Amino acid sequence: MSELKTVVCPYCGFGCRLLVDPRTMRVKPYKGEPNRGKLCPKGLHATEFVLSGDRLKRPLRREGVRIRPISWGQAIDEIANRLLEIRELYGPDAVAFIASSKVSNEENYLLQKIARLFGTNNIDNCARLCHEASVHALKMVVGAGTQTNPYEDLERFGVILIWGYNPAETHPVVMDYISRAKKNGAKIIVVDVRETTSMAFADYGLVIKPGTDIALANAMMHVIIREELYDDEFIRTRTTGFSEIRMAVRKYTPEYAEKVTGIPGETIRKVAREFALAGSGAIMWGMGLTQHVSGVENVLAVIDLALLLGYIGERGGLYPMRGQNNVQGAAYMGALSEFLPGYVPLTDERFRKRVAKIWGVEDLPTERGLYLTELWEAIENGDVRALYIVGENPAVSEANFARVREALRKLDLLVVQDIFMTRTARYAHYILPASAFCEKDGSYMNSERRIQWSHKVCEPLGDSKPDWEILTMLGRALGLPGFDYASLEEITAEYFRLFPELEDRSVEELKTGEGIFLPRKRLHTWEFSTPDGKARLIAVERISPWEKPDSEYPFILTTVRLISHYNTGEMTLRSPSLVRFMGEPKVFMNTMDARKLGIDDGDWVEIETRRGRVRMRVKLGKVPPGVVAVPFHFKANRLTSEALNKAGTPEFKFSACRVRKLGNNL
Ligand SMILES: Nc1nc2c(c(=O)[nH]1)N[C@H]1C(S)=C(S)[C@@H](COP(=O)(O)OP(=O)(O)OC[C@H]3O[C@@H](n4cnc5c(=O)[nH]c(N)nc54)[C@H](O)[C@@H]3O)O[C@H]1N2
Ligand SMILES: Nc1nc2c(c(=O)[nH]1)N[C@H]1C(S)=C(S)[C@@H](COP(=O)(O)OP(=O)(O)OC[C@H]3O[C@@H](n4cnc5c(=O)[nH]c(N)nc54)[C@H](O)[C@@H]3O)O[C@H]1N2
Ligand code: SF4
Ligand SMILES: [Mo]
Repeated sequence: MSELKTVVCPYCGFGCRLLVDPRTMRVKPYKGEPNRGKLCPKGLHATEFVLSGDRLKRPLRREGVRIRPISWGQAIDEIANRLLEIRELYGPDAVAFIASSKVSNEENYLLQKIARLFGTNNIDNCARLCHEASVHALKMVVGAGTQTNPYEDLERFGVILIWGYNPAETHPVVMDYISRAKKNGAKIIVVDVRETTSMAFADYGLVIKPGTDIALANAMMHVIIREELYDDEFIRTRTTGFSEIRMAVRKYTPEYAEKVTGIPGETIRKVAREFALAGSGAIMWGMGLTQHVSGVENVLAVIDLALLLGYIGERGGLYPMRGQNNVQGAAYMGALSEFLPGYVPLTDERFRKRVAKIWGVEDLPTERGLYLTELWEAIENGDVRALYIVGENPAVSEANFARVREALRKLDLLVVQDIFMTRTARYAHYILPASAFCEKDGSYMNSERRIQWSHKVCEPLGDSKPDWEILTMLGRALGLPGFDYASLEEITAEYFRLFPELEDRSVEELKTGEGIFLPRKRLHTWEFSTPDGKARLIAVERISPWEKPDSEYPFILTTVRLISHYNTGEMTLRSPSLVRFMGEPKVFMNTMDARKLGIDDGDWVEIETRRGRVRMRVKLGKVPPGVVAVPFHFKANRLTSEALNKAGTPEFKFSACRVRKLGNNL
């Protein structure tokens, strides 16, 4: 039997490790941390899309309506020359780069290095569509924009509050930790706009009206303050801002919150007490909080709630559960338009100059770059002329994608580096075939900030190349300094130099051990990462969603995830085992609402917003009146609102829509 290779799962940010047999490409779960012998169906079948006949095998160039193969040398030279021409004509900020939360730390590190040496901070990744509101809120309050504690801590806390997050479908393996916590006596509370699979595990399942979470969090704080259940000593010694919170939540009585949220006041009291009296606790949250115009404020409210009780360090944790397998790594490597590596602000001159020196230049650009979600307007205005995309599919994943597709069409140069001919790649002038995750080595960082090595299992398919090799060629062709790497490990060693915590750790250790936590396993145990070491509690008021239901568009549309589908479907829809298991996507609708419109279970309906229409079959039940929940993985973004929050994330979780019956046979 051949030796099994340890590989990081290419799907979600939980970061399971897989053991892959190079001969058969079969997957078994890794027994150690973090997945302890468990995998969900996606991980178990993760090598299937790699073997798909649809994989890109050669570099391609558009010639009019045709797409023809060209050599790597020609492709890279032509792309580099076009990028340099565009910079010459319009300046470096006319070029933008989208990094990928699917590729390794080394690869993200290289792409942001290219962007910044090229002269622009127009470098971003899908964190913008996802948890960037959590990053901003956490930075403001505790000084560091990441999950605070490891998964293992979940098992010893007294309460776990799961908010706008459905781990039973989106991070199935974390449910194993949550059920062990429950066996150890923890109370589980879930807050969602529908009856989710995760609620089945809960002691309290609260169904809240979409976009009203601040009212609930403030009302829970109201009860906790009024009944003096907060941790007085913690608040005095480790936080500032308590009096503002006390003032702000005064009017959020449970009865007032009941009117706003739809959750009975008595339930709010009971849950607030349960949460406060547990003595230790975690709040885990997801897209139900961040993908709103109030995203940053939603997250501020739940952080405040945890900190009133001192739920940090040994006594609790904040868990913004990260989405993609390397979204945390992409951010740490600096693939964000407002931060250098390590989330260091662009204005931190000492750090910026240190990075510049390592890269062999004097200084780096200091102006914030465009957010991923701001690119489309910049392209419409002619401010951005060229876009280089690595492993991202905005033609499907961005809000109001009809507008995004128009913008893609308008570009002077679009390069897409992917493993498949994606919906986005169809607009590209050049399409570069990347090797898939198990065809290359590299390091990845999961939601608990554990860096793990993923080992190469098999050779790259056809003429495809690992992303880091493509980017090294591009850096050289652009004439940028410091792209003469002889091996992948030299890139790993270079990013290690940026973080003092990694200075005396070795790449070898990363390859053989259970991973390395950056900066360390548990944050804020004794002091916060803020300048004065204290958490800055920030009071927030309710903010209404951007679009409101009215007589024309009476329903609230939200978008959700399903266990066997993944994001824009490029990978899961090419995995035969998952396709067999997944079934047809359906829109969830309330039974009473459906009756009024004469709609039966399984009927075809048309869902329409001010931006577009999609057709789907209906699944009745599980959602409250007035709410319609569409799986995001297909055409949902024909419908969604592109209103952005302060961190640049669209309000994917709230649009006004109407529903029309089409009959049951289409
Ligand atoms: N199977 C699968 N797993 C995945 C992914 C996938 O596509 N498929 N994607 C990965 C990625 S990139 C991410 S970011 C994570 C996301 O993981 P989650 O955050 O769990 O994903 P979502 O289903 O988008 O949203 C979570 C919940 O928010 C609820 N919600 C909507 N509006 C509101 C609201 O106003 N208030 C509250 N309280 N709840 C609301 C929805 O009903 C939904 O159950 O999953 C990762 N894992
Ligand atoms: N309506 C609605 N829209 C949403 C959301 C929502 O909840 N509702 N969620 C948002 C969120 S949280 C996210 S994270 C985004 C996700 O949006 P995207 O990141 O655009 O979606 P993915 O399908 O994950 O795209 C990843 C791409 O990487 C490619 N890829 C995989 N492996 C490799 C590799 O090794 N190298 C290269 N070069 N490419 C590779 C895949 O083929 C795929 O095209 O969607 C956002 N959009
Ligand atoms: S839980 Fe996430 S990381 Fe683990 S196997 Fe499933 S998709 Fe992969
Ligand atoms: Mo995400």
